[in-house]
Amino acid sequence: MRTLSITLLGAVSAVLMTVPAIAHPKLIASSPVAGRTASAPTAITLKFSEKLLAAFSGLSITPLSGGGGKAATVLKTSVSPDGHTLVSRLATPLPSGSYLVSWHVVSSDTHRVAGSLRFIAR
Ligand SMILES: [Cu+2]
Repeated sequence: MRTLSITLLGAVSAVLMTVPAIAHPKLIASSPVAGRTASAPTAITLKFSEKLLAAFSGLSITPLSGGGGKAATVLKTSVSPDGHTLVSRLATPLPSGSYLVSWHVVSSDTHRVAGSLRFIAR
């Protein structure tokens, strides 16, 4: 009987651990700051509440000004050593204009979250 109880307890614990974590990755900070103006940014960094899986996380950038119909460019990204920040270093500073950054990340609990933010480069 005791063995059965322990087995059940183990099974219940296993189920509880596979219940989706409340902690989906949330964007908690960005550079450039969403909605703000940045001076000739040379990197885009997005900090999340959870650790990210680098292979399944990325971002693209779309210029919103200076003529319509510009395509999104997928930028090369990496994840910071602490696992929380998606980083894209730009070869050259962004020209003046407004931009849309679209991101997607998968956290270490395998949940995918996507979003976007806008900023202005000057
Ligand atoms: Cu989650």
